[in-house]
Amino acid sequence: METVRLTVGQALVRFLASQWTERDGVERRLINGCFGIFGHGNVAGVGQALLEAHATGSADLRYYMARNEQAMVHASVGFARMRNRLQTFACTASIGPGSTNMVTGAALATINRIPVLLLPSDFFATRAASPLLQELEDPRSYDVSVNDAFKPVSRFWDRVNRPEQLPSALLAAMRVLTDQAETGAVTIALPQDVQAEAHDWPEGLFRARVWHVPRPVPEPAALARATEVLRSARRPLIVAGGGVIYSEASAALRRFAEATGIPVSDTQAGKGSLAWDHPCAVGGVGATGSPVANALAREADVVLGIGTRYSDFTTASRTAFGNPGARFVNLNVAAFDAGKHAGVPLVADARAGLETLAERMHGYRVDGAYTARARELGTDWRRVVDRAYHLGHGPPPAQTEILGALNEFMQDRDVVVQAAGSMPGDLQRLWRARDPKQYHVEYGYSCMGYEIAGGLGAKLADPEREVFVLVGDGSYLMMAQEIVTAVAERIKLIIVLVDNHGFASIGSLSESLGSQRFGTSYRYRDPQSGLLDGGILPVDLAANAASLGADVLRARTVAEFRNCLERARTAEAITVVHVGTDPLAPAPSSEDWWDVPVSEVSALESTRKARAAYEAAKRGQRPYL
Ligand SMILES: Cc1ncc(C[n+]2csc(CCOP(=O)(O)OP(=O)(O)O)c2C)c(N)n1
Ligand SMILES: [Mg+2]
Repeated sequence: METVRLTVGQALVRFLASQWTERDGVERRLINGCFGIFGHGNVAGVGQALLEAHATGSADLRYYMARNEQAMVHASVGFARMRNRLQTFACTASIGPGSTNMVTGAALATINRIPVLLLPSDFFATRAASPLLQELEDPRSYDVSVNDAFKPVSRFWDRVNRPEQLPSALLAAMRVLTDQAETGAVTIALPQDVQAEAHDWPEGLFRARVWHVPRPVPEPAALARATEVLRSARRPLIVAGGGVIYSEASAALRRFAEATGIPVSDTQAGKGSLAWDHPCAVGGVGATGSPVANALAREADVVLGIGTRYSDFTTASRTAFGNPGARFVNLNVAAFDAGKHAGVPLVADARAGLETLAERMHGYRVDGAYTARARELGTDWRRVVDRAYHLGHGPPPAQTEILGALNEFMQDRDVVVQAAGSMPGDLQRLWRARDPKQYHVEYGYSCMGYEIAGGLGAKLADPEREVFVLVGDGSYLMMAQEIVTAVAERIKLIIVLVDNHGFASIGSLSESLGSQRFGTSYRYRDPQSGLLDGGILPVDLAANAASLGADVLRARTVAEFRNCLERARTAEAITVVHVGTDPLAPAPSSEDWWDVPVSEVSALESTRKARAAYEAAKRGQRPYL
């Protein structure tokens, strides 16, 4: 057997550079590059290997330096999402805090079912110098390290304590990353001494390897059961989730909807599956959905969920589908999701499944009255959205006007990235998506701080598209530092910083739950009230962005905002458009509920009232058995 002598780090880099995915006959690099931040845990191991690969040309794996480890996982997720989960990045971090900074990113990846390879460093396998700087000491076991925290948030986890363990760990990692049903964060912890240790590797480890991504077709008996339920439907509704987009099933969905007349609602991950103005499109469903989709959801007798994991937002905490006889048919590549809500499971790739279903449903069509009702609701709703887009509020303008101006400004192939705050809800209700990759809202983990980093990854994935990052002031303050990475890499983003001096989202949630917006705005502590409800703080986030190297434009009105967008589009470098908005401006409602428990007993009148409303709403919650 031919062998080659390399360190674990060098072998790892060489292996990762030779992995490919294939779907529909197209081959792509699985690991596009390696994000990293070096410390003593990886600088001389994986770091040396990345340098050597670059210096000698022995492996093609470009290193990207991030400014925060959580952010580099977000960037990898943004990239992988844009590339429909067929390609991603590796992330190398030092031991201790560098590694645990990635735990939040890992959870985000796993919850959103997006592949990312995490390479946290670990303390010496030999334990030669323990306890090391940053080593956790557990008196019960010397086998425990902070990297055990990745276990519940990873779809595969391993620690390579000897070089011989590396090949099997890597093969398992690649299998999980490329398995559309299992994918998420994959973690291989690498003790710092092992990274630098040499070993004689079989040549075969480094051969180009193609991971085929199949399109599983439905099992015939399951297909028959699903078809029977669907054919019996009088008021069916499709819920299109992220799986539709990852499977590139938009055209198949459109054909299926046109043939059957079944209206199509979407989730946060699935928005754009069908263009917003398609006659079958009824908008977002659930707690932040459109009243059109939600009216149809309330009456639906059969719900066809495609590539959705049915989060509480999608089901309005299990109140959205209100028909007591409602049944679910779930087309999903993951059996785990296909089985939800006691649905008839149809375990298959979304596109393959839709194509097969379309054949089986031949001749079926919803009745004209149902279609007419959906159209009528849709026409009314369009007027509401138009009004919200052009409210004439302020200054400062309403957030819905900023979203409207952006929607009208953006071209079909442009991308909007968002994750947390009041914007995901407004976007889910109001955004008019015209391309399956246009709407990039991370709402599985709704992680403040995803926006700029995720936008960076999205832009890396598709440099031809203009990427607009929408970020609230709260999210910006949590994680703005990847602006510096974008500057260094000459990556252009347009960041729209929506500043409303605090948490508009949690403020209005707090108010609706009787908690009086307590502790949700960025204000001075008022000496009289003792609360954080004094004057506005002298914080200038636009100046902060400029200090990080971005070009900055400031807008006070919607007209100025439009003008800034024009200028940002022609700019070459990363540009931040700062706009202040009124957190109390009105926005249309979804007319649906979200289950957030309210204190059962309270001395406060506001809480008691909210509790009564909570108990009433809770009665509408159903187990979907
Ligand atoms: C990391 C993280 N911490 C806390 C939360 C809870 N949370 C959700 S939205 C929000 C406030 C967001 O503020 P901002 O970005 O300014 O958006 P706004 O609500 O003002 O639209 C908070 C604290 C979260 N989603 N993520
Ligand atoms: Mg805010």
